[in-house]
Amino acid sequence: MQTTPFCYQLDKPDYRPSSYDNHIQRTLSSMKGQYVDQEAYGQMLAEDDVLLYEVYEILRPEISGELMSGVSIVHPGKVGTEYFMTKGHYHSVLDTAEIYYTHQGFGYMVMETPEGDWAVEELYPGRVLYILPRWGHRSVNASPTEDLVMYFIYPGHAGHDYGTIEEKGFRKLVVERNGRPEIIDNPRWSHANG
Ligand code: PAN
Ligand code: ZN
Repeated sequence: MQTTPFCYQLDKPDYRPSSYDNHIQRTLSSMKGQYVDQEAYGQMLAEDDVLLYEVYEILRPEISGELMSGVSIVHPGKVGTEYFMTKGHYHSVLDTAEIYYTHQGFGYMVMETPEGDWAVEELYPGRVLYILPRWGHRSVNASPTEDLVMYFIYPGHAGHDYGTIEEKGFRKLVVERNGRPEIIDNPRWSHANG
């Protein structure tokens, strides 16, 4: 780990960091139960465990004075009518924020709080999204052809809680209807919460 100030490049055409500590690749099989159309999910998985998204992490010590950063790339595609998306999570230390800067593509950040608030923000090049503390987040690629490429920064001690979202999902889904993205209620979420 670096002990003096350091730099890395995020260059066109793909904005992957010039150096990084970790490269995560998440495929369809890691998203069991997350897509609302379970039949489409099963059929697709039987054919191929496709790559949904990748994360390049620049890691630092997991303490509050440090910052984690990196690049996430969500590839284009759909499971049924629902666009490819990240697992989504809360930060384990709920009271920690995050910033996302979109380099390329078009999509949405789907967000909600444990208190019942929700928000969906568009993501496109040049746009900065500030995610407040307590807001769980999932990125969705709504482009038919392009990667959604984003740079992110969050506090070193934040940690990741995936379990809550794995169990309940998000309140809102982004699906394609008549060739366009649409934000709808997640029927599975309502069911899970009675
Ligand atoms: C990002 C995310 C990244 C992948 O670094 O971890 O976009 O999404 P999942 O972690 O939900 O698979 C971030 O928000 N970190 O806190
Ligand atoms: Zn996060």
